[in-house]
Amino acid sequence: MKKQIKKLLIANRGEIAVRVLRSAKEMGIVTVAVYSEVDRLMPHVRLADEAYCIGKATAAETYLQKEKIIEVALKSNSDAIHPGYGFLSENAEFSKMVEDAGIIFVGPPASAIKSMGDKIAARKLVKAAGVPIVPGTDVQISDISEASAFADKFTYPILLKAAGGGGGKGMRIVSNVDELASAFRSAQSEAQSAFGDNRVYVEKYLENPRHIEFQILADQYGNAIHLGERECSIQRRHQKIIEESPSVIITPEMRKKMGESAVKAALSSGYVNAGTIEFLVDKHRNYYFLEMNTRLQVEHPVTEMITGIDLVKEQLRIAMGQPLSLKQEEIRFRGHALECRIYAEDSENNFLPSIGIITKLRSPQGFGVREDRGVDEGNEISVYYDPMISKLITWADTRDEAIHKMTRALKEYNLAGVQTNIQACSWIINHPKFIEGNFDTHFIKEYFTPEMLRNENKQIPEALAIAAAFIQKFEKIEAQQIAGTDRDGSISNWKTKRYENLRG
Ligand code: MV4
Repeated sequence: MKKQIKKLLIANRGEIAVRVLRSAKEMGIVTVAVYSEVDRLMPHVRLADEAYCIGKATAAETYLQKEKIIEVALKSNSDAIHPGYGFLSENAEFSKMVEDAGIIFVGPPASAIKSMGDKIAARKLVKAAGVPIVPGTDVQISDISEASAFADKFTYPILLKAAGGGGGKGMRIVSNVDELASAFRSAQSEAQSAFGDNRVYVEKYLENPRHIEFQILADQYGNAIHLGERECSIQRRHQKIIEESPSVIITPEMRKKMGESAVKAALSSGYVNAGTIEFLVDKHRNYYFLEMNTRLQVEHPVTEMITGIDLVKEQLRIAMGQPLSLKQEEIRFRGHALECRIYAEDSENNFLPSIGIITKLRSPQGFGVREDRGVDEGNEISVYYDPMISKLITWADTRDEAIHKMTRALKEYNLAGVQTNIQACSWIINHPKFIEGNFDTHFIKEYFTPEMLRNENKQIPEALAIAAAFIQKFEKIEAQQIAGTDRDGSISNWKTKRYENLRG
């Protein structure tokens, strides 16, 4: 079905809302923002052609308001809604409601969101398509005896997983039979409260995997291609920090094989639009389907940098019913891209979010440096939303150059008002294990301690503080020498000549 998108509503905020509206504008599409009262001064509101306030502050009363957002789309005459990531992006009901209202949902059909959202259903579809999956039970378990029978066959440790959703919620590692009963109960109750679905199934636990995902694009006519992998192993509590493409462990042969698996996995659900197939890769470089993310992902820019393909534009073209314009053989990978997610957080203090107003913000620039950011100087990092400030992406011919460029770019940030993980990022990408490419999903837990940053930081602020104290002292003396004073002896700004005059 071919239908032009002339006007697009972006049902999101922050950097991804800005990212999406930029590509839409370049395609001649009029853009509509929605926003919460606390977000009224944010870039996505200012940069959109039109903007509508949809509520006060919390996600529940704003960016998760399905009816309100659809109402704004209809009122503003928007032809389509782009959900970004998070919020309503993987909500099958929302996708259906949008389509039922006669509006294009820039994303997959509700049926694909639904079947990939159910991890048991996804495993079944993907396995039937001939894609390797982690050994596990094909159905939910109703009793711990089923889990223990599985463990007898595949050995401990095993992993209890929620069928209703990913992201590590409702997940329990079980090392022996004694732990099973309580792990099963807590997995069930956590799954119930996180997803409203207490179904739990079992997988063999892979101990030191790397997390490697493939970007795919599928059109409405059953054509699909992959755009290579992203290495996403550097994460902390399921929050990714550093992503890159290509991965140091993926050979061209593996890329071809895994890419073909990713395409098969996507098509098994009748997938359309941009999506991501996550794999775990073990130390023998066996790969296993983990889950599918049925949205545009945070880390999509690293794929854009090495393929030269604007993923948002592709999403919009697919949504308009255009067939894929590129064949698999036409996809070329060039150079190396690295992304750091810059968070407002206190890396030295258990990574606690650091809220407040950004009082100063100057971003890195230069050849091969890209910054995707949705907050400006003067904006507030609040308790209401994710504390990500920006994504810094570097692109260069080689991985080493991309690391050097990133190190330089991170140093160029001049940001005040909140604490950030900028130094932590620099520490990670310059760690010998990272440089070697020898890491897995446990990297942060294994190597990162707050003391490392503290020790690195110490010398610099102390020297700076001493220098600053001297400057202040001398400026005061100088000022007193040249100043007129008030009757009480204090320096008067009225009677003091301007510095530049005195020095010039
Ligand atoms: C696993 C696993 C090991 N073995 N499954 C974490 C989030 C959820 N989507 C799936 N996850 C995992 N599933 C088996 N059978 C290890 C993880 C995992 C992980 C995966 C990807 C990236 C980071 C991770 C951190 C901890 C655990």
